[in-house]
Amino acid sequence: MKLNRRTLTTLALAAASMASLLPGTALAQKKIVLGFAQVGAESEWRTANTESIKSAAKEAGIELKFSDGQQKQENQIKAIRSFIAQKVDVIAFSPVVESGWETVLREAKAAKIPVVLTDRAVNAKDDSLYVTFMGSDFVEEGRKAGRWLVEKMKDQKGEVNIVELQGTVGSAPAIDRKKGFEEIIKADPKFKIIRSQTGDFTRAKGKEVMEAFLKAEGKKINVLYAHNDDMAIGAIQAIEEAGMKPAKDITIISIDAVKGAFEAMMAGKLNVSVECSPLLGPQLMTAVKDIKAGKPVPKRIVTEEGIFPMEVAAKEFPKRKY
Ligand code: GZL
Repeated sequence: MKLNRRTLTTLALAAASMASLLPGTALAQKKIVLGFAQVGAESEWRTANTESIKSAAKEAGIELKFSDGQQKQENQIKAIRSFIAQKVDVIAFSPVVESGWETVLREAKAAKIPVVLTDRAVNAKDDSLYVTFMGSDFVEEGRKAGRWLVEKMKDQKGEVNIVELQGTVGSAPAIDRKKGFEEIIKADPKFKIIRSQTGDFTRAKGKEVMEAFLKAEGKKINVLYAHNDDMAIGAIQAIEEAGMKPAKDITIISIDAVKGAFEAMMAGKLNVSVECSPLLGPQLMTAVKDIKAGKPVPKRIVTEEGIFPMEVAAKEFPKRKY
């Protein structure tokens, strides 16, 4: 019996759709495999970010290969190379620092594996090395912190001496949060950053560096600007151990708005936290599926965020998702 082309096409389509109903068969829809190289587990923010990615992958039916870089670039590069060797469908990562990624990103491009940047950016000149960067505008987060301080201190006549706990040296959030904050406070010479040092986004280091600031400057310190809540929480311990009252003797501004920050604000120990949402998992999985489906994905996806002063903490806390 001679089958004409139309009949053959109909039969082929029927076979394909039947196969997709039979999970486990060779013809069944192959699961998308995503390789994700995470920065580490340095903060509450990072823990919430990892949770969001893992739960969103599960929800999306995407097979996730996850690696924890322990805040070391060489570990992230090793993980990306392993994802290339395993021929994953898509690679995503949050670059611990901005520079040093071109070589491994060119290897991913040569292997025809699309790359998605989440949370932090890279400063690669060739932006064809990644499909999209999704995450917060850290410069704007720094500006929000600066604007809040300018407003709070508008009637302050004398000098306002600020100490700054920077994030990880060379990371996009540390560079940009400093930039945005200074852009705003430079308008009034009464604001002076008298000490600035990295606390590497961790509570332990934040406490250690704040102890050194207090030893060197003591009661001269009017304000602490911390690039994340974990360092602010560590610094609060140091301030109390030095016999001073956090959020009263020293005004404290931080960023992330994680649960620990709300608890500190409700205890009257932190003045304000600028939101930086870690809940990037669902956006990432949508982008991964769109990339695999050949759909266009915007080069930059910005997360919309707010700011939470201590006065609203108790009301907002029950609504928080991280
Ligand atoms: C910001 C993120 C930063 C958080 C820190 O998007 O990269 O890293 O602010 C985290 O808490 O460690």
